[in-house]
Amino acid sequence: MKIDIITIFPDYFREAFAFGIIRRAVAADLVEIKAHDLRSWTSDKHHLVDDRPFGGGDGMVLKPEPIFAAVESLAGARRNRDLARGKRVVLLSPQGKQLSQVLAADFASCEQLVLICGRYEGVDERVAAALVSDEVSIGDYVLSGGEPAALVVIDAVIRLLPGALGSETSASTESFSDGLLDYPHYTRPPEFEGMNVPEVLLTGHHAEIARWRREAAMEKTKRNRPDLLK
Ligand code: 9D3
Repeated sequence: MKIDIITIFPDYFREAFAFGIIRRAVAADLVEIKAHDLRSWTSDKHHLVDDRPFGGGDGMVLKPEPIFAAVESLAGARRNRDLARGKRVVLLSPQGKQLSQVLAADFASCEQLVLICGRYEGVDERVAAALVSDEVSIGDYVLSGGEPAALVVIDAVIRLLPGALGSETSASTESFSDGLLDYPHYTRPPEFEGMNVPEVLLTGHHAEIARWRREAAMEKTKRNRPDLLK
């Protein structure tokens, strides 16, 4: 898979791919990730990527021309309807549909993702309307730009690529695949500052441990994510 990021802060990403599962996936050539400076697709003397909003209002809006030029050069299309199969152009935006494990798996099946990071007050709407295949938010809270959201999408996608996880874990057996939160985990010591590990986990009775974990996962889900049980 190829992942191209369009951003005014390409340096934001440099260290982010140098650790853990993402670093291993890049080293194993499961994915190639490049962060591109949006300003390199400007043609004016001052490399302007933003302008004032029509209709008035605070802040600046990312101009369409450099973004359309960037996507054309990276994905070979200036319209979403002309995108080749297996390529997706994703705008990270507070107005997008919310990222889910299902959407991450859909992205993980693609040969190329082009991620556009918004900044300032927003992005000219013709980008969302005619250029991108997917407008995606990571949740209902305010970020100062699309860059941290792009990192979240990339992390969620890469760990689903075949071979990205160690053999000990399979992505399909984890939390959110079965609609419940994970059960609580404990390691040594069995007593820490007066807090004890649940006795059943120390017994080696595998059937009882499995039952305790199912019930503890249910309790945790009821408490923290009742919406998952509706
Ligand atoms: C006052 C209206 N705001 C829109 C909700 C303005 C605004 C806030 C934040 C405009 C841009 C941004 C920058 N955020 C993103 O680019 C972003 C984002 C987010 O803020 N939350 C969750 N997911 C995402 S994806 C991109």
